[in-house]
Amino acid sequence: MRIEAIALREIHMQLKSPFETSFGTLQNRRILLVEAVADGATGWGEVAAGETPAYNSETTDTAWHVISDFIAPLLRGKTLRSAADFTELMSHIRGHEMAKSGVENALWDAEARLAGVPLSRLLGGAMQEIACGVSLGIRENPESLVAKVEEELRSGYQRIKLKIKPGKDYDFVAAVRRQFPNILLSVDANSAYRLQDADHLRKLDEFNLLMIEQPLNWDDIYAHAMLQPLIKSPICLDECIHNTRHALTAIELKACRIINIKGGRVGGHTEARSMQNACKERGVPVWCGGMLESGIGRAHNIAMSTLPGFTLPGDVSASQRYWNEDVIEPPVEVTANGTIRVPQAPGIGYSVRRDRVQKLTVRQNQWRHAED
Ligand code: OSB
Ligand code: MG
Repeated sequence: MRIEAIALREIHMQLKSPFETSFGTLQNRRILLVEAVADGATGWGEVAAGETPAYNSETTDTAWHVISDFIAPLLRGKTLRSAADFTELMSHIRGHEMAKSGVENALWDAEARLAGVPLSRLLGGAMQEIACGVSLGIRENPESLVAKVEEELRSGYQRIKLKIKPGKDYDFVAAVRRQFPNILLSVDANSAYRLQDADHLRKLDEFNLLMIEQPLNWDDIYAHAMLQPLIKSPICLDECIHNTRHALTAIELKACRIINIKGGRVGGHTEARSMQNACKERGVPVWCGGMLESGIGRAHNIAMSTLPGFTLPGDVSASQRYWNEDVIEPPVEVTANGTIRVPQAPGIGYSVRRDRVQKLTVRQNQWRHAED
């Protein structure tokens, strides 16, 4: 496919309510959308980077810079056999996985539309329906958290994940577990603890957690390998894992028993697919994480979640949990059983509301092939 044009837009969207994690509170999202035109077909991708370098080192602005000054100029006019060739073409750019992923995934959408198949199928996914969980931000007190969990369970979600940080952990998890003894329950610390906190983290073992996600430093696989034998709860790594090599290192060191795969964090669908395969071969379950995406990123997460290694419910939930109005049509909806039916239309399978995107756009940039 010949890349005829790339458009980059920054849109501003406000979350329905603030989302608090151990690294800060998010509400006003600055999201980059990538539109790629190849052989006349249009594909869309989303950059998952946050507004600040608090989750990982990328931000909306670093991604704008890397896409504008390095990725888009190189891609313009190029002919690729498949979106899968993008990784090799960009291998001289170190890191910046989220910037790369936004562009690569737009190419995957375009390729699927050109082939007339759903993106899930092009990637090799077979599931028609994916299992969904929710990620709940840190709350003021355990009572309001329990009320929120109850509401999400009523909507059908199959797994509840609680964000925790020192001082907002044990009592909150205890209250939820007391009220709901049998649900699939996990916690996510976003790197808020240190290895010296092992005795404290071990107290969470009594709650039969499905996993404890990324308790220690964002770049420290070794410390997690030290922690895992000291606690019963399986460790799931998120921030630490940027590529398949990292996943293999973590598995080899027994630093975790589960891996959260986010397309953005690992650089796009090609690497995500290779990682889930490597994990599957080694018996390590994976699930699809989320980054408070608009419908476009959400649609990519759904397609990725259909791959066979994704055996646990992901953080892929309904548009209306986050947005009053999404940028896709129809919005992502969840069934009463806590699943999402995988769209069967070509590409990401949802249509992008251009009028809405235009209204939300605060800056844009375009690269066209000179001969067009
Ligand atoms: O660690 O999984 C995380 C949101 C922003 C940054 C990091 C994380 C999260 C979430 C939200 O947990 C998942 C979602 O999009 O629902
Ligand atoms: Mg996480």
